Amino acid sequence: TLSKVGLVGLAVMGQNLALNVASKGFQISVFNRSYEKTQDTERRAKEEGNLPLVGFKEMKDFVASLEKPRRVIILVQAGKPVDETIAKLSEHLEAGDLIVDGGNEWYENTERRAQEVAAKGLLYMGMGVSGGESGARNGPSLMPGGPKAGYDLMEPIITKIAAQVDGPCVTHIGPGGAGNYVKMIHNGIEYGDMQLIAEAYDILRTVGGFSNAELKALFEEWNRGELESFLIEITAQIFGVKDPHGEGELVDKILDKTGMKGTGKWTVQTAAEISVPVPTISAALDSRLISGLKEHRVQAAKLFSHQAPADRLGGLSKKDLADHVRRALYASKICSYAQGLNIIRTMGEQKNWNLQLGSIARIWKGGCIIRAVFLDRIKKAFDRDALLPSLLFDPEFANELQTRQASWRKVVSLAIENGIAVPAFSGSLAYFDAYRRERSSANLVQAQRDFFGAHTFERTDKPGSFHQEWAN
Ligand code: NBP
Repeated sequence: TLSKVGLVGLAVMGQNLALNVASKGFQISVFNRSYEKTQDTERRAKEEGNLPLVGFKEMKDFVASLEKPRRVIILVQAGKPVDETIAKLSEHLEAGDLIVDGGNEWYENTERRAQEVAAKGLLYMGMGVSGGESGARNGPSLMPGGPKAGYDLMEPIITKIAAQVDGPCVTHIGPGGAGNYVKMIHNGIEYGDMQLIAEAYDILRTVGGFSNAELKALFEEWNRGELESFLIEITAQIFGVKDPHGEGELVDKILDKTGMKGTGKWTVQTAAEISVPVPTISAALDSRLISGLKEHRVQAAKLFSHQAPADRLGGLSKKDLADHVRRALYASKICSYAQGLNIIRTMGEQKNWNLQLGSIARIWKGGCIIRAVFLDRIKKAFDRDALLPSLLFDPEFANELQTRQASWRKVVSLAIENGIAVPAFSGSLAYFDAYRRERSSANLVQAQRDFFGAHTFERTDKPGSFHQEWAN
């Protein structure tokens, strides 16, 4: 019998997604450039209950094994490998067939490829897949973008393989590269969440003297409240893992130098290009960049000393500190999501993608790395007002920010007094403060620009464009 769908690229993501599809009863054909991974996948399909999965050594036979119109998911490394895979596939595909790239691809590449293959009558989609290895196997959050006709071809399959939280965590995001774009910003938001949690950890351990065991208990407690999320849950688990090679917990032995694959950088780049301020997400990216300068940091630590206050906690109990940090983390997170969603909204408007922010928040409720109870609240905010200009204006979120302000300021001040960098906490707070002040200091910057460059300025009291001969 012919397969319902095909998948090319059987590394971590492809292999697991293929097994997921097969486990939902859809027969799937698979292909990988090097044949061993195809054999591995076939072996796993057998072991995991004789799943309906067939491997192929030749691209031609792989394509011939698919029901028409053919549906092929690609999960190879983003960039050139995708172009090479499309070129090989298109030798055998026919008009009406569909290619779906599930990789973390730059959205403009997807739009270029869609145009290229349209000449052959092929449909093309870019589908963000979030949730890593286990999401791919057990139910990811899926962000498909491209022609509606392509989405309709995939819908019966992807609604079954996606995570299920109040319905399948998948929706047709929009046309063109919208799916890849939204996935990229999801990753940027994920950078923000991770950095905020890391800063909370730093304050608790450095200022509060929390042990790993205490942190584990605290994060478990947080995971039963408003912060409940996958990242808080795994962080609690991390604090409990013993070092397999020695005393204590593994987290203390890990080199403080982060890796990254580029989606955070892309988020900050695109935000700057479309003039959307994203201080929290930029702070997360900067922190990863600074973490990479380990040798410099070791040198600078010898050069500059800082005398922490004798009473690091400034009179607070550990319990009070933990409560303040929890509130500050939550408030910072609201600002971070407001920034990320504003990138999506602005780009969606520029590209006429007709994006539904509420639906996007909904499909992030399960499967993906940023999944959280919080996203349901965001969905509800957009249900109340689909055109909400910023999360900060939703009455519920506004109230939560208002009531957390005092804790937020306390935590950032304590961190500064103790010499601990908390760029994401303070970036979020500065964003909030800049946003809520009707009159900023930009009048002076405009005066300077006009002084040295005759860039002109507007006035607060009458319309028009003005220039002053400033020098006397
Ligand atoms: P990788 O990104 O590590 O890519 C490995 C796959 O690409 C292998 O199947 C490899 O074939 C194939 N490949 C390469 Br490399 N060059 C090729 C070429 N020129 N022609 C054909 N195939 C080629 O795999 P991954 O980690 O599974 O990720 C796949 C996609 O999903 C990426 O875009 C990634 O960013 C995205 N993603 C990954 C995760 C994650 O947690 N890993 C999460 C979400 C999204 P070979 O076996 O013959 O070398």
